[in-house]
Amino acid sequence: MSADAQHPVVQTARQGRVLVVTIDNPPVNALGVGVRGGLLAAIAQADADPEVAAVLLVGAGRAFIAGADIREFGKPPLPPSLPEVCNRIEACAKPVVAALHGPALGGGLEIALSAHYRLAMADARLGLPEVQLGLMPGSGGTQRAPRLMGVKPAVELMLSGRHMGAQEALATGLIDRLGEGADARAAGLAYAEELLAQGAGVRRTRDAQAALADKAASQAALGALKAETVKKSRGLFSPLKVIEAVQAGLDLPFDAALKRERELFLQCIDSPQRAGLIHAFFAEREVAKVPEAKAAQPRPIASVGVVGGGTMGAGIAVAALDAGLPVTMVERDQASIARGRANVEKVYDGLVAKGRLTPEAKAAVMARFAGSTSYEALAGVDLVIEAVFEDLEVKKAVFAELDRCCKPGAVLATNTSYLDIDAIAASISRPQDVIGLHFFSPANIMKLLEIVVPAQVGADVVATAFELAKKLKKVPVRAGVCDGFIGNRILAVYRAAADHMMEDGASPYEIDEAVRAFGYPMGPFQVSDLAGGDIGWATRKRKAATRDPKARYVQIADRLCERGWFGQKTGRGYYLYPEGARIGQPDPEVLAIVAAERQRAGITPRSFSQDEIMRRYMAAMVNEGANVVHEGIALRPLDVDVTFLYGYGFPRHRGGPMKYADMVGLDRILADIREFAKDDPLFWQPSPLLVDLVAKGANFDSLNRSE
Ligand code: 3H9
Repeated sequence: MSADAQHPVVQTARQGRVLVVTIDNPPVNALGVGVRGGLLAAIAQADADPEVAAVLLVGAGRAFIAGADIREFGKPPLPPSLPEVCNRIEACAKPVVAALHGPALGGGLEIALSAHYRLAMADARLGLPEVQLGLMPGSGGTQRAPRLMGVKPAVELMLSGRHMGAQEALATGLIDRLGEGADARAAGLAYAEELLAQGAGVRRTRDAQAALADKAASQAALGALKAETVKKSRGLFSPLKVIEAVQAGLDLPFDAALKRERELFLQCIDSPQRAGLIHAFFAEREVAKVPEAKAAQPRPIASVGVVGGGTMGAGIAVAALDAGLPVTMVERDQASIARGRANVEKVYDGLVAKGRLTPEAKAAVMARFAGSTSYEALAGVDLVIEAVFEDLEVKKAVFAELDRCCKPGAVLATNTSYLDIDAIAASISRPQDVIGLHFFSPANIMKLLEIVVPAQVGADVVATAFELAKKLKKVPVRAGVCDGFIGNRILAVYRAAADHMMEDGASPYEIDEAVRAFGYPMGPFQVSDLAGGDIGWATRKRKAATRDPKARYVQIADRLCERGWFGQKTGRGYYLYPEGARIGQPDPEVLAIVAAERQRAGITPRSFSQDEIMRRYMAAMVNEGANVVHEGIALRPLDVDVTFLYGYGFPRHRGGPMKYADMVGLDRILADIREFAKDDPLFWQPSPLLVDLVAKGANFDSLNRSE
């Protein structure tokens, strides 16, 4: 990403009186050190050359500039800094025009705000999304955006991180005009020539007054936004720093406010939240880079079949319909197919009721949906997803039908949560076409898709599954075959750790509270009430025969299930839900059951601090995460991170469990595990990978780099 003589990342060329400065740093023209140096040199060149009357800034390729090069954060900064570059552009003695197309985000927009005139093409997307990376605009954005748009719209843009289209940017004052045609360079040149013809001079954003003229109104708007942010930002560090920087802009002269912005920006850079969020950004892009997707071409997917019209099948059908695909659903009889169709329609009816979909648009979507009671209806589809009852024999019977009816080359997927996909594949004549697609409920909403790769599957089938995920706007994670794959396998272990703590003395309410304080939207016992306690109960019964008799087994959940307390749907579980309430109340009867179980197990309860609860919870999660990587079930630690960020509510600003472990220090996690093992050595067995990394002084991230 650095400049070289053959292909400088910033190129200058004179076009008449205009010096065209092109940023050419694929893929998205991020502002790496080479680009920053190149921009400084280009402005110096413009100022020095008497033939140059104006400057045009444009981006080559698909973006103006996507922002600072976020790969540089966390490393020692290299001069020149971006604020220096922005200030130099603004100080240029000749008019500078920025012509924006594609993404003009973060530092990219800040460059544009430092130019004297701005034009945006119809495809431009403008934004200051730094908060999504645990940052804030740090090159004058918090000062220049309010000067052009006013405090409220500018702060809202920064806090939401959203991208704004060209029309809206024009209306809010962020840009001066829309560019015609499809060529930003040509439109920018025409604008620059027009400005020169008019005798327009430099016009610095730092001097813009109008949008902030009513000081009292700006102050009031900022006060209201601050109050809202305190309430909504839930432990996030950088949103309030945005407010502070904008406040400095109202209180201080421009240069002093810029200095304050820089200080606040550096605080954000140093925060662990920045490290966690930037890890999440890259991890969610890396997950799709799997060997099979590199080695093979995906098969074309123009139509989808779904077997089963229950909650899961219907959710999958909706996800496929939303992606514009035609869907054929197969069920065993007319009543079931009617129920499946109703489950699908219910989703769209909800959108119509909320005014987010017109009845005509709903009809157009449903026209792509067909139901049938015959597997023959799937003869022509490119991919089938089976979502029937979780029972190996039932699934094998479905696959026998698919084997009989589907065309050669059709991808045959099973949406199982834990069944042995190798066994399903081996039961038919074309195991190379069989793959696991583990959706999370509700399947049309939840982003995670575990792509489970059985032994005999073709690489092109795996590549097809990743392509399908892209079409469905899911975040795909490649998983190997084992009980629970990546997510549910790790969940089972830290859930057990939570149960152990409950039996040892922490109440389920204390545990939930600690987990929420860590940043999760819900604690494990709330989740179990939401999902339905009967599901876990069935799993426990299934595993009872193979459970190690020496392993600790907490029976509290069974006591609740025996009473029919399955959670929200039955009005009580760990919590009470009077009259269908969605937020539960602590239940003294549950506490009495817990106390009785402690007594039965001969345990004298002790107290747990929030810190100890989280240390045990996270140590269990990280240790099993390490096992999953060690066994090759997950390709890399980042695949575990993405699974938990997108499927299990793990707080994004902590980057995922493995990134969290790296930040805490693997030696500390291992020391905790060894400490806990003193009481229960069978449960707390350190993962060989964790032991090995600690011995080497390495971290999980060292395993994330792809070849
Ligand atoms: C900032 O600007 C701070 C300043 O205020 C102050 C500084 C002092 N850097 O997403 P894609 C890579 S903070 C480095 O797949 P799309 C990305 O990893 C920044 N690399 O494409 C991927 O690499 P690979 C504020 C970056 O079309 C490739 O580009 N800006 C950066 O779906 C393609 O990306 C932001 O937060 C970067 N800034 O989406 C914008 N951006 O091919 C962050 C992308 O190896 N970026 N890459 O996997 C985005 O939102 C999207 O990437 C974008 C394109 C919308 C631009």
